[in-house]
Amino acid sequence: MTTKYLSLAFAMLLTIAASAQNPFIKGQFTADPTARVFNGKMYVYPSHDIQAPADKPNLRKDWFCMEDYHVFSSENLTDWTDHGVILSQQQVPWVNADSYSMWAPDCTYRDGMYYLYFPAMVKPDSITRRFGMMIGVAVSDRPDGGFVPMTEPIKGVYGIDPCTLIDDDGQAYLYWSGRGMHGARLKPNMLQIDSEPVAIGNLPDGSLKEGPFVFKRKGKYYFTYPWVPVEGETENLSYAMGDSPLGPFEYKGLIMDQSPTKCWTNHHSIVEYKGEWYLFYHHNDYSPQFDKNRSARIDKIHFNDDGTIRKVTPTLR
Ligand code: FUB
Repeated sequence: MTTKYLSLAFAMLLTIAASAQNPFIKGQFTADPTARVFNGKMYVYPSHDIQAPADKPNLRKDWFCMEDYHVFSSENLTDWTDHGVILSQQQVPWVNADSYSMWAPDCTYRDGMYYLYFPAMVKPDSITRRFGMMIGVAVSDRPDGGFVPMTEPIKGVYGIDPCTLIDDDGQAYLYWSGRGMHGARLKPNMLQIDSEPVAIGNLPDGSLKEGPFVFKRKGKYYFTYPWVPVEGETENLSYAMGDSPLGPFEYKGLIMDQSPTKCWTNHHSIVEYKGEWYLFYHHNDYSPQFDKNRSARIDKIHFNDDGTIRKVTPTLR
């Protein structure tokens, strides 16, 4: 399919879906939506899927391609403001800017500052002396821009899909995936881990687990994640519960079935806003033929009296 044809098809789909709630970002492809509430407003930090630029012949045309992050905010979860690019691969000294690998981010607030965590491919000759994905941090005094990246990735954190949790006692944690699921305490500076990574175990085996998202509700810790049980299938969203932030966790079941649009990945966040709980996730609604161009969605999520999660059926539109 030519780029021209894809652009036309995309524009038509945007027009058709202009009044729809889902996907809620209609002007660009967005994936891996991490939702956070700052100052009473919902902010969403997604990945920004694009197509491999034509002048980069070495990039795989059939793979994820992301060079920057936007952030979106809303007070009513219907009208969204795009605050523009908040970080691009060219700004980060340790990132291989030919890799277009600015994958799933997270953002958290502590002591007057906002910390944007993001994975990317390191330069082969960077300080890490290893070739692969690592996780970095960019810092700002506001949630919608001004992020300044640290010059090196977080030491000892090899992998993708960062997620943060700040517990009620003020201790911050970082979770990520990469040869298994991991978690570690963060130092108060939010820039370094303060403990050896802990492997999050006791989850059912399968082909792939990634995208950990951890949150706390009524004293329970929820370890939620996309999971491909059988190779060749697409990801469902699953969860486990526990009594402490680094586990052990007990597997509880599914939050969402595999994608009805046959999107290989799903990646999510779960957040309370104005007394309701919401699941942010993605399918490939606007790109049925190419599931690496995804679109972020929202649906309400509900809990049973015992704290378990009721399965969410994606709204069609
Ligand atoms: O967006 C790139 C990758 O796809 C993410 O890091 C994974 O969680 C999956 O959604």
